[in-house]
Amino acid sequence: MEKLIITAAICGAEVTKAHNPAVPYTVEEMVREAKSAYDAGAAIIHLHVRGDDGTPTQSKARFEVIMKAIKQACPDVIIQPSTGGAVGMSNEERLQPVELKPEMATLDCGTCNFGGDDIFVNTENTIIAFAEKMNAYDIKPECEVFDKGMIDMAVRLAKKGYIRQPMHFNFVMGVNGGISGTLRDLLFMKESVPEGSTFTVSGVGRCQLQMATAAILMGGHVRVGFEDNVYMSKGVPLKSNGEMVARVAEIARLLGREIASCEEARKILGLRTAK
Ligand code: KMH
Ligand code: ZN
Repeated sequence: MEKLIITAAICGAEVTKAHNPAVPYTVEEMVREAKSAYDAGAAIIHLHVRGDDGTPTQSKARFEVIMKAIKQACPDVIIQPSTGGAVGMSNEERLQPVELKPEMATLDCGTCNFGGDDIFVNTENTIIAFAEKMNAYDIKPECEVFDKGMIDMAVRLAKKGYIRQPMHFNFVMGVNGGISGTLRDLLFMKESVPEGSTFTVSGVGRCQLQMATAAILMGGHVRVGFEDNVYMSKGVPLKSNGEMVARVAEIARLLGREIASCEEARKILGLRTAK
């Protein structure tokens, strides 16, 4: 089986210090969390950024400062900015980090409820516009799919030439409004992507560990981090992103799956920077 790529979603846009005091906002906190994940085996940092007061922002300038600082601490790590941002942001705001020409970025492939009254809006035209921008800069999109229909949308857009193949997916499972985090649904998602695709699994909340373990066994890759879950186990807050990355790496090793280095991850995903 291919080596396992671990992604750390260190910050998110919705989770706050009220959920877990270790959620990073400042540049120093972001570097601390990225380094903890990298040292524990993460090859990719999925990046949202905040102002020092915790307000989510897609500011190109803020991304630039934080990406540089993370690169100093973790020189070969792959940084994957979010183009999802936070619910309610405009498309223009969300797209800003793409101008920094990162190796990868997320491409959200559909609209869904996002808990309470929130709706995460990604129309077909939005997805196409974001994909075209990423193609222009040779940025590998990670197709974020919160439900099976979003895989179908991504595949249709790939057939029309808007998303390059082989595609890479992130199955985000367990969001209140998306597909549930069960083995049945994970199998359904895995069986629905085109042959030759790669996929990562992000189990949100209490399904995280089961979904991560199943992904390891199925040959997929794994995302963990404060964006998806702030607990180590029921009622026990995580001390850092690295703590959960280390646990996933340990499970993988126990199950006979080696962890991909950053360079190996670049090759597996076919990034433009792969040597
Ligand atoms: N914050 C969510 C509304 C992404 O990073 O591309 C969207 C999100 C997806 O987190
Ligand atoms: Zn995100």
